[in-house]
Amino acid sequence: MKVVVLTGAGISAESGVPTFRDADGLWEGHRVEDVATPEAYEASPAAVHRFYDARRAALDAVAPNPAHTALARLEAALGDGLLLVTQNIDDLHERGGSTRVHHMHGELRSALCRGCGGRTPWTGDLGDFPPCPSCGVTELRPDVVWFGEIPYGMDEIQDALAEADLFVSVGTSGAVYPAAGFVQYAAGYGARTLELNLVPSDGSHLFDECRHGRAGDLVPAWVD
Ligand code: BJW
Repeated sequence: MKVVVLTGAGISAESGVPTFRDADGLWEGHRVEDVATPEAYEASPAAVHRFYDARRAALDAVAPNPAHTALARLEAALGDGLLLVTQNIDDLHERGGSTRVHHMHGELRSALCRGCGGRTPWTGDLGDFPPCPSCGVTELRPDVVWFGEIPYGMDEIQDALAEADLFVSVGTSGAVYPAAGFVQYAAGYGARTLELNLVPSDGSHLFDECRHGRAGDLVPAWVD
């Protein structure tokens, strides 16, 4: 059995991490579409660093919830048969016990060198613009995928979607591509498709089956 699970902000909501497009989704009055862009960073790097520094610091105050730990049990059961792809840049899947997590939109606890492209684990603030540990001279930026940038590992994801027997989408609004297109891609190669989300997503009509409710209830019920 080959399974691809895609997670979004909704899986971390019950841990206390805000989602992007629900009522609490604005940051200092900005939509994420206005902040998470290379243009926003060029215009105001300090403000964008502040956004990510705050979210990085907030990780210490949150913990994985039953949805994260259920997906770790699924990994233990399926081994290489599972590809867990997350759009989230938090580390709650890892802290919930998953060992192989594909962060397609990057990671809060990683920095990206704008010069050499090196990726470095990072836990402090990026706001003070430290030099790159690899090339030593350039500016580090948050290691996250902004609008207009190409998500990480698309080849591996597409290969897994093409081979999947089952594609499951958890806690994502289906508003952002390419992740929003995974359901059609997987279905086109013959996978069954299941949505687990609080409310119908933008793409819920594309799934074979939809279950609506809290991820902390739905994911363990599905896994176990
Ligand atoms: C719960 C719950 C609970 C709550 N239980 N559920 C026009 C058409 C099509 C595409 C485009 C277009 N114009 C531009 C594009 C492309 C663009 C795009 O999609 N734009 C849209 C706005 C239309 N995409 C890109 O630019 C991407 N790159 C790209 O396309 O490159 C080209 C390429 C791709 C592939 C191959 C070759 C070339 C890059 C997108 C980068 C997105 N980056 C962000 C920021 C990352 C860093 C950060 O976190 O700050 O990623 S934006 C933000 O949205 C973040 C998220 O990962 C992403 C998705 O959000 P998510 O996770 O779905 O959260 P929400 O809040 O939207 O939804 C939460 C859901 O949970 C809701 O439904 C709730 O109901 C639910 N929920 N509580 C269960 N307890």
